[in-house]
Order: sequence, then C-alpha cells, then structure tokens
Amino acid sequence: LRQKRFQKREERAVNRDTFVQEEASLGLTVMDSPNDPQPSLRLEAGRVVEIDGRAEADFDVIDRYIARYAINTETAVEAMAMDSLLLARMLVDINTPRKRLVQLLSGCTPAKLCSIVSHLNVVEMMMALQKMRARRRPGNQAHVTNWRENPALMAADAAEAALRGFDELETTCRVARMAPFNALAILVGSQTPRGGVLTQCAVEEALNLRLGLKGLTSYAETLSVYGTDESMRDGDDTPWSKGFLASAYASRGIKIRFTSGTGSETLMGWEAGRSMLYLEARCLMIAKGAGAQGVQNGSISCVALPSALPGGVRAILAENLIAAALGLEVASGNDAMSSHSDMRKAAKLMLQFLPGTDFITSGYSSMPRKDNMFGGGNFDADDLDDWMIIQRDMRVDAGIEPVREAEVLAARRRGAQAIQAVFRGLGFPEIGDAEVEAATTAYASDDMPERDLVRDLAAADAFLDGPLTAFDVADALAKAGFADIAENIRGMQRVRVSGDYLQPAAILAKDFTTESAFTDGNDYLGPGTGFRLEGEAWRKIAAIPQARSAEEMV
Ligand code: 5AD
Ligand code: K
Ligand code: K
Ligand code: CA
Repeated sequence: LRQKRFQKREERAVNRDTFVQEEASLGLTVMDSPNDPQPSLRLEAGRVVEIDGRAEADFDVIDRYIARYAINTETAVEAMAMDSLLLARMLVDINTPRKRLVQLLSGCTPAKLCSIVSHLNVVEMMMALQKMRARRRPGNQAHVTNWRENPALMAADAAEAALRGFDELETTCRVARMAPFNALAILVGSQTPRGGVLTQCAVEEALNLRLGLKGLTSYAETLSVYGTDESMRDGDDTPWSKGFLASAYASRGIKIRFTSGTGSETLMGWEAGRSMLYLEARCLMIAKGAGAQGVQNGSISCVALPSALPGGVRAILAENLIAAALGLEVASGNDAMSSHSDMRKAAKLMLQFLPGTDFITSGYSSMPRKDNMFGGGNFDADDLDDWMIIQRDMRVDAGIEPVREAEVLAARRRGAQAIQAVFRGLGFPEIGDAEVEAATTAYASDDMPERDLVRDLAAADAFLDGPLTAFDVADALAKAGFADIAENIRGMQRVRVSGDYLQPAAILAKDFTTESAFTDGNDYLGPGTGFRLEGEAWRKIAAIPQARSAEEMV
C-alpha cells in the first residue's frame, strides 16, 4: 500500500542524493568515532614523546611529522590541560580574541581539536568561524574552464569573473597538454578589468610548478594531504615531500595552500576505522607543520560522502573551523556538487556564507555546468543572481558583486580581444574575430566555433618548452595597444619578487597592495567590531540590476 504524498516526495531532487547509516568500523562516521583515540600529549625536555595515546616508539610517519613541526610546545602543556568544553566556549566567546585561541589550539593534538569542536552546535561553530577567519574581509574563488578549451572563451570568462569581484581564479584542463594555454588565457582575462586577481591551473604537480615558473600562474592549492600513512603513500607522498613541494613554490613567489577534507581516507579505503574529522585534523596539522599559509578544505571533491552521513554537513563546518582556529587561511569548499536539491545546497552553503570565510567557495563555477571541467560545480553561472540576492537579503558580503550586462559584455569582449592579440603576437594559432564575438555573448562552449585542437596542442607544447614567459605576453599586449593589461601582468610578476602576497590569507587589491591576515587581520570581537558590510561596499551589494526604483513602482 502506498501513500500518495510519499510517492510524490520520492520524485524530489533531494531523494536522488545518497544517504547511508553510520558504521564506525568502516570509517563511516564523521566525528567522535569509538575508534578515535583520546587526546593526550607528553613532552620530555621540550620534545613531543606522546600524541593521542601513542608513544614515540610507535609513531607513524604523520605522528612524527606532527610531533616535530606542528605542535606549538610553548602552549601545549597549558592547552592540553584545559577542559575541552572551556576551550569550546572560548571559541564562541566574543571576549576571547582570535590570537589567544590560535596560540592555544596550535598547542593541541588532533584528538584534542576534535574534542573541542565536538561540543559546538552549528550556530556556535558559525559564531566561532566568524571570529577565527584569518582575513577581515571574506573573499571568493571562481572556476574558469570550458569543455572546448577555447582560449577566447576562457579569457572572456576570466574577465567576467574578475569584474564580478572574485579574488582568485582557478582553471584546469580536459586535455592535459592544453594547460599552458589555459593558464595563459585566464591570466590575460583575469588582468583585463582590473589588476591583482590571482590565478592558478590545477594540473599534475611537475607541470603545475613549471607553469608557475613561467609566470603564468600566481598560486597553487592542490597540494593534497591525507590523514593516514597508507593514504599518503597511495599518492606516492609523505608529509616531507609535500612540505618540500610547498617550499619549491613559495621560493619562487607562488602562493600555496594545501588541499584536504573529510572523507578522502575512507574513500581510498585507508581510514583505519577512524572518524573523518579526526583524520582531517591530522591533515590540517600536516599543513600547519609544513608552513603552508592555508588550506582548501571542507571535504572538497569528497563532499558526497560526509554529506551522506548523519551530522556530515556539521562535520564539514567543523573542519573549516579547525583549519581557521589553527591560523590557516581557508577556502571553504562549496565547490563540488554536494546535493541534487537546491534547498539542501543552499542550507549547507549558509554555514560558510553567513559567518564568512577567506574564500566562501573553493571554486564557484563561473560557467554553466557542462563547461565545468572539475566535474560540475555546486553553484554555477545560472545561480549567480540567487547568490547576489541572498547577499542583499542578508546584508552579507560573500565575495561576488552585482554587475550590469553592458559592463559584462565590454569586459568579455576586451578579454577575448586581448588573448587574440597575444596569440597573434606570439605566433600561436589565430583566434578569429568570429571567436571573439562568440566568446563575448556565449552561454557555453557550444556557442564557440570549433578550433583545430591538434594545432593548438602543438603550439601549447612549444610554448611550454620554449623560452617565452609572462613578460613576452605583456610585451605582445603592449604592442597591440593593451597597455593597461600588459602593466597588470607585469604587476603580477613584480609582486612575486616582493613576496607580499605570501603573507597568510593574502589577496591583492587592484593597485597590487596586499590585503592579508597581517595587514587586514580579522579583529572580530562581537557586535560593532570586525568586518561590517557598510558604505560603498554595501551600496554595491544592494544595487542589483533587478531592483526597481520607487518611481517605477508607482
Ligand atoms: N582530501 C585531499 N585532497 C583532496 N582533493 C580533493 N578533495 C580532497 C580531499 N578531501 C584534491 C584532489 C585534487 C584536487 C582537486 O584536490 O586530489 O588534486
Ligand atoms: K593533488
Ligand atoms: K582528510
Ligand atoms: Ca579551488
């Protein structure tokens, strides 16, 4: 016998999501697994000789790394002796400054960090995150990719994303050999409406590093770490190899953050029955120990797994909070598809959107779903108006600004024209005027004329292996009359030498000055303090093009 309302509800999008019951022995527990160790720490002559019930002789590789590099021994004794409930209350308490909490929590072990956040409900975690976020002003990151890997469309999309106020743009590729052209296209597009937008191209590490060395990218964030030795080894890595890689980037002025998130170890089958959050706390301590300034965390590509479990969305907020409480910059997920349900996606989003994080999404899909080469985004080009209107409803800055269609058309055209000029100037396969026009008005890459992929790939290979760098790109732009974009691209090279944007949570203003946890640190201490959406910034968010004036209404 069926009840007709049940039948109707079965058709709803939310019932296409997967849900599973907890099973601690298989790692299907987001927090507080009975198999998680109890917090403990022992120091001998300033040396960490026990972590979470494990003595030095039994340390695995990750324990050893954490013991040596990630525990602040100056505050460890004090912090570990404090009641976790008291520390949880201090996280929420508006009278306890962020700095004091970072000192104390950086002296904690992974199990201790978990025991602290486990006292908090989601509203308390949001209160804590609002205070613990590194930078005063929240920001956002966009994904810019397209299925055809058309450079004109990519530059146009990057230009629009920069115009919309994204602080960082990330691309990747469908065909790996396209990486140099994709990195080039978002670099040129990103510097079109304003200077200072950071860009990256997420590809395999050796290639990623080479793109950075050519000056085509300015940050890297896919340095993945995992919470058990076995899962690290699965990626042919150790904490030391990741730390070394991070230093290689940073030594060339490239901003880095690590990537981690709940669920990865369970998906790899190497979770040893531990809870996802406990393993993630270990990852975050590796990131901290390696000297990374930040992380992309919040389950990221694994989001469907914790989301399938009870308390999973809370646990994802908890991992963002632990990262922030360790003093790390946080790009807080909300990038990969987390649900089929718009209501459920929006509810999850609010946990980061309302308190604010350094980057509300680890990649807002600035194009439609089918052009997202990261496997489809949680929010995409079609959702932008919803995002703008929710910001305006809540008087919250979640890192994207309303723009007018005419401005968008102009920015897109100019971005496409600029990459056309670069391709011409450097002798790459021609970008035709029809491509520039199509890129200006395109919905998706289906609207683009087809290119000769074989020729593009050959030219991309030659560009990667040859002597041309970002300076040649700037010269080509200057010669073709794009002096401002040329100057912005040179500006991006200049900041790499000064290194200012290697400061924690750094982004760049359009005059290339740094906005970071050092220069503009989060000073939230309750009502009347911290970031407030006011003045010109609030007027901008409020001024959505859809809003009619009072005269129009009567
Ligand atoms: N833990 C660790 N790394 C992750 N990535 C995505 N999700 C996670 C996670 N939960 C990494 C992928 C890829 C990039 C997109 O981020 O391995 O390199
Ligand atoms: K990776
Ligand atoms: K993890
Ligand atoms: Ca990202």
